Amino acid sequence: MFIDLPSELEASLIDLPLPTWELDGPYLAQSTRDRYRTELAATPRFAETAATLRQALTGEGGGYAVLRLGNLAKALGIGDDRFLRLATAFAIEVAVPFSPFPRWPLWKDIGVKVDKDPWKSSGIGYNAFHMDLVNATLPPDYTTLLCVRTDPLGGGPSILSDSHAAVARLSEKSRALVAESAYHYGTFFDLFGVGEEYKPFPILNGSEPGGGFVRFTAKMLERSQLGQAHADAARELEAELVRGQVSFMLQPGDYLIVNQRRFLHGREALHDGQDTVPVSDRRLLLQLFLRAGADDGSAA
Ligand SMILES: O=C(O)CCC(=O)C(=O)O
Ligand SMILES: [Fe+2]
Repeated sequence: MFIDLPSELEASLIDLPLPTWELDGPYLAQSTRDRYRTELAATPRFAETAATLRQALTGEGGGYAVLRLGNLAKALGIGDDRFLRLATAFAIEVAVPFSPFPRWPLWKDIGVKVDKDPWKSSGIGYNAFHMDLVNATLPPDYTTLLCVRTDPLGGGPSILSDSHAAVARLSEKSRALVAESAYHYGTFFDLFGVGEEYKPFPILNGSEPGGGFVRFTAKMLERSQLGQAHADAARELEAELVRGQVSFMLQPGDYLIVNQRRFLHGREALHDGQDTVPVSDRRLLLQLFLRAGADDGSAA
């Protein structure tokens, strides 16, 4: 789901005087959220654009959206704080921005590191289907990625797949196996606002049918020791995710928002030859997580 901004809205947002944001612990402060919402509410056709965004993320069959902010990025400069404040203001319409990582800024860089494990975040290889913070009891409700630069060599399309649709295509035997607490992945330390470490976890939580997380990362198939039957069932789920995937190349200024209760995400490999690209020219995304709070009045 791609959402373009009406041109009168773009024109008005370019001049909007949003102040620097403030944090309250890991969360964007209520005062900032109120201020940004008030400013944006006064711009033309903002309400309908925000409603379209929420519908794409939480409506029937929905679960992700790409908000096309490229014109704003061009007008303001993509690295300009004013542009990042506008992207933050759109995020506020979905849920509450927060940073689970105490030492990192609200928006976290995902660049390209040629020396990193290729399958990891900011690695150069295939970033397989996963949800972010999969091993937390309370993963972020939304993960969002703002594209600053594409891979100049042309690689790295984003991939998305409807996780509940993939589960529905599993054999009955596999569906029973993925509902067992037999999975684990990664480490867990020093995180805010995402609950406790969940280990082992079930991929499918039977107590929240339909609306729950499909707590999956294909990375555990290679990186975690799993029992044979449970690994086979998870592999079948990965195959179904790939079968149902959509893929597209994020452009500079595109803001991808993923409802982690509906869709899983990943990224195809970057193009060969990243070591020949100067670091400052390599693909760059900024990542922000959102919590659907009961109190913010925006999250459905
Ligand atoms: O590089 C990308 O497009 C996706 C990165 C990602 O999913 C992550 O870092 O969690
Ligand atoms: Fe991710």
